[in-house]
Amino acid sequence: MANHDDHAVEALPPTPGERATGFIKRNDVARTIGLFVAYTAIFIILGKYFYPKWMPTIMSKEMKSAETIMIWFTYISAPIAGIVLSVATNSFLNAHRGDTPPPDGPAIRTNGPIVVLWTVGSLLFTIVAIVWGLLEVNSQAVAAANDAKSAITVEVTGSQWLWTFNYPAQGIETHDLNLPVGVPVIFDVKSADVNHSFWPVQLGIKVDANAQVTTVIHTTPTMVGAIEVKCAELCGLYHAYMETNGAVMSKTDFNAWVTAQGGHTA
Ligand SMILES: [Cu+2]
Repeated sequence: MANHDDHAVEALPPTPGERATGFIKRNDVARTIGLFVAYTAIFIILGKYFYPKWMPTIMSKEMKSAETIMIWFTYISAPIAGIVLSVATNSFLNAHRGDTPPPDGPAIRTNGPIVVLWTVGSLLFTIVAIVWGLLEVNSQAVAAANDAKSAITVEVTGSQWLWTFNYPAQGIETHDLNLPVGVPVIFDVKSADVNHSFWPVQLGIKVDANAQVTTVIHTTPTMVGAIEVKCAELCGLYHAYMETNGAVMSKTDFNAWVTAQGGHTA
């Protein structure tokens, strides 16, 4: 009360417009915005140039689609990660033991425009993800139907803790997944015991291997090279070791391999 002169200027509360402008101009807020822009740019650069390099070799159209989705989802999440990290970094830089915290900015939880922005934003991201996923699943189903006549069939059986591949048309059964390049392949996947998940990594497809039902998945290998087959469903003690090798090979090499296994080529 005594030294009211000190606070005479603050006697009138600021208007909402003045509060918002003052908030943006605050040093810590400006620094947070700068960090936000920098973090977002870093994640976008990582998504465009580095993540694709760290992914497995792309050996089918499906794997290419998986990469595209991965890159775009990185772009979409970059600004969100940017906001979180910029606020966190600013808090770390500003925090000194015993400091009185600076006066709070405008409340976010009750700020209509901001609530609308994040609700509509999240909704749009979710719709994009759902529609994109459904279109991708549909295009793979259409490709499977179109390729049905020219495809080779491989019956995949998961068991604790081994993959077995049966090629009915060739009359062979193996534990290595070898495939001819450029030929569509349809996998009929099932399990002999518990649930497994069939995942030929470089082909970009993955499907459950269940005991009661055969699940079907389709791809066309587009490149010659080694592939890894893993189990992607926790299936017991040696789940982590339930993996095998395979290869996409030229048609000539594939036929030679089939003959060597005692099978017959078309
Ligand atoms: Cu497993």
